[in-house]
Amino acid sequence: MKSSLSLLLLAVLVWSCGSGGGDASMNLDATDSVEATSTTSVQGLIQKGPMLQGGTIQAFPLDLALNQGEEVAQALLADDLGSYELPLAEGGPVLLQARGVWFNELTGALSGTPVTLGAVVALEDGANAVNINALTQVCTARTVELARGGMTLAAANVQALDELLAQLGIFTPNTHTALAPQALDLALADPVDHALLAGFSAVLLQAAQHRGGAVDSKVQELLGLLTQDFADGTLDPALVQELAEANEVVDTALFRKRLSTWYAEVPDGPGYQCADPDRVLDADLDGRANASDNCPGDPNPAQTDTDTDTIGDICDSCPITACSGFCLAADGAGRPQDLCHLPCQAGTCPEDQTCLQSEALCGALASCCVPDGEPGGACHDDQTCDEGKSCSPDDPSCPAPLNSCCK
Ligand SMILES: [Ca+2]
Ligand SMILES: [Ca+2]
Ligand SMILES: [Ca+2]
Repeated sequence: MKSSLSLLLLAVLVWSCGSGGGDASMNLDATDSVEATSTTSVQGLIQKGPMLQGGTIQAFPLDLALNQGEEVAQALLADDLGSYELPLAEGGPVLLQARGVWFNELTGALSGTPVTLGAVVALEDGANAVNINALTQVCTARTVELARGGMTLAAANVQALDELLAQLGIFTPNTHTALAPQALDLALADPVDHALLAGFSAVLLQAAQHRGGAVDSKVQELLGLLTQDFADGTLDPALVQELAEANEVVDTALFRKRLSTWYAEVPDGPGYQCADPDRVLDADLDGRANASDNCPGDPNPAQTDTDTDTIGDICDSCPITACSGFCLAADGAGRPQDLCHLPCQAGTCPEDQTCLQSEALCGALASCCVPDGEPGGACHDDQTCDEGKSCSPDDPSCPAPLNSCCK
């Protein structure tokens, strides 16, 4: 039984076939004799994250009008990295379709249900390398449309991905790639183009989680909607908005950690590097990729950083005071100037400072050194306090463990 996605793509292909045309560069001739000694094959990686051993890969030839024919080859995945190899009688345009259980890079769990992913490519006689992933899937219908307009399938794949990057609204503006989606690999760090697949995968998973319910079926649902919607080269603003909202909150560090762990633990996995989504994703859409944005959660295209502490003014609690610990901003009242609290070193602090555990004084630091006499710090007598303040010993409202501070 065909999957719903297969039927969807088939429907798109059939719907559009009346436009005729075809691509002269695609020489699939149904009358070609199949050479028994053909060494044509296609191999690659199936990644939504990595598809597991036991998944299937099928090849469906496309005719001159790029309509889908009957399956001509099928193989099983041999490992948990998504690797496949599929022998074929000859080259030509095909829909490659993978289906199987996959590793979710955001939850760290295996999917409960299989996902179906496709790629529309023109295979050469001989050996071919084709990766199949979320981006090849979303580009399938668009690639067919472009090829029907006269492009080669190879050029159509590159253009479809380039168009999609501009449409998605999750990457930095003017992000381009000269690579086709089937050249991308989640397991490679360089070139940066691979990060496009990692970024899209991460945001897609987050958006699927936001939809609620079983995340596996929501991933498939979103892939189907995006594929269908992108056939004409433009995406529904509601879908773009949905992805943008997922992009704002997706935990890319967790995505990388899960994926690295997977590659480190499965057989033959060690040695893989993982593409970094933050090299291309732009969570606040200010034109700076997360990895090179000094305030990734707030739009600050100018990247102004007055105190040059690498934290942009817009999200720096003390924008004019460089502080390598936790900075309490001046409040114009009890705290006339910025206060910088450095982490305690092995539980100790310089003389006249006290190591305290206080979220109010130390922020995200587990503990920090607070100078005696400073608001919130320990005091011994009124002389250690600023003018106008007096020492309040044994005061429960002062930070533990000293419960002594100037007020
Ligand atoms: Ca940014
Ligand atoms: Ca920013
Ligand atoms: Ca700063």
